[in-house]
Amino acid sequence: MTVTDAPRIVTRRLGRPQSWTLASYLEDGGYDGLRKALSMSPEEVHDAVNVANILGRGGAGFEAGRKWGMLAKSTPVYLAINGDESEPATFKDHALIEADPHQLIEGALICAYAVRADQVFLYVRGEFPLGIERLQAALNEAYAYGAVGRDILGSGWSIDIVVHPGAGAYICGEETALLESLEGKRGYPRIKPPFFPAAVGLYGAPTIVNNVETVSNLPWVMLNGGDAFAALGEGRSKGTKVLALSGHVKRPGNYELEFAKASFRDLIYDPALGGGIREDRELKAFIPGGVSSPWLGPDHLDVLLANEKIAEVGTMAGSGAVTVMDEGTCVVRAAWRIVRFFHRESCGQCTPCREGGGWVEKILQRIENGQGRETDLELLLDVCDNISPGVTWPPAQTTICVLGPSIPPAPAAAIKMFRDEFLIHIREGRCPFPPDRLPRSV
Ligand code: L3W
Ligand code: SF4
Repeated sequence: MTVTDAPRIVTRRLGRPQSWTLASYLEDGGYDGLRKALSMSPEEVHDAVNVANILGRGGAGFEAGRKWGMLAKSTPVYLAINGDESEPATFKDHALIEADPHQLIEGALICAYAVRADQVFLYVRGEFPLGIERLQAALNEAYAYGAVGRDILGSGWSIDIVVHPGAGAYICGEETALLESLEGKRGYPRIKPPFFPAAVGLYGAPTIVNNVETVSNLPWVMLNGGDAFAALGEGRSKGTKVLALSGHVKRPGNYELEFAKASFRDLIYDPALGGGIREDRELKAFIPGGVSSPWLGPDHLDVLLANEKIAEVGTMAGSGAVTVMDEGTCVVRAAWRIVRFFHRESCGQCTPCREGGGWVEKILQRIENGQGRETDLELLLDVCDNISPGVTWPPAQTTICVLGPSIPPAPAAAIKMFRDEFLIHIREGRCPFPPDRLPRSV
């Protein structure tokens, strides 16, 4: 059995003609998972999800069933599905929304039933116009079919779903900023703890916020059972994960793999997956779990793709975005571009993020421009340490949300792994990887 033989759960319909339509979805057994759920009690559905042990697929890996169990016992209860995927190199929810919106709607309905929600919001990144169009069309079809709205599939259970497009701010993917945004306010993250959305969420009511990929697993879990899901993967990491592979590979794309059965080497080099580094160059480094995660190098290629295995080497699986950098990559430029993104997207509430991010960006930019100073590396690491003490992951938090602590990992890793290249920029005022020698985009 090869690493690509494992069952595909959430991406199995991607690539089928008109996969986003109700007709196509029903041909593949669509809404049968919901029917099954409605034949059970909400508690039984919740139990199945606990058995499946679905770790949240948005980045933090918190168990979905455990989160549902933390809902405060008051009404109304809201469910918000986080489809605001905006982190550079993260594009798996984008594909799921565009290609299989009915699977997302069915998953959201199963979740809503289990947690006894009163209203569902599908919050989708505003820059996904095709995804929003298809999701709204799918929702209209689902209403007409009787899977959403009054007396769903004749069960007597009723709920409404609303699609809410975002307005272009990355920070609105942070769950509490998302709730502020849904309330019509500026997307400022709220302080948590003590009040997580499960206790005090949308309009102050108990709210579950789950990622698109997380709930897209639920129809399969209902039809096949929590045990079947938990039989895939290892340890805490059960089921499959969609890895968004980008950068200098021959075959970038979304690949759904069973947890803990494939390594980064498989993902990057298997001919059916990444296919190796473009033009058969050498691997320089890779970002394992979204651009906020500490980088890894060729020595870590055999680390298995599972949350705890990746955490063991000091970084994180995050949302599953793996970015590959080949030997021609300028790491100063790569770190600068990552930091520039986070700094521009900072909401500005916390000084370490708002100011520190700007300082780190400016120092990296001047090093990249050949105007760096001998003292810049220590200064850079010192500022990073002030944003996120110890630059560890998970971070010792000095800020309201994790956007601030997402700034230091890239520059800190780049300096630790490639100090000599920073020194060439500083001492010789030049980049060792100018664009006319080897492409250096990330
Ligand atoms: C109730 C408690 N609920 C925790 C809930 C909490 C949330 C979930 C995880 O970070 C990560 C970050 C990025 N009672 C609870 C509780 N919860 N304790 O569990 O919470 P938390 O705070 O650990 O994480 P988070 O703020 O959700 C998200 C990483 O994702 N990331 C970001 C990806 C970006 C996108 C995007 O573009 N949209 O996905 C990258 O991997 O670094 O570590 O629901 O309420 N006692
Ligand atoms: Fe805003 Fe940054 Fe503070 Fe998060 S860490 S609340 S993005 S200023």
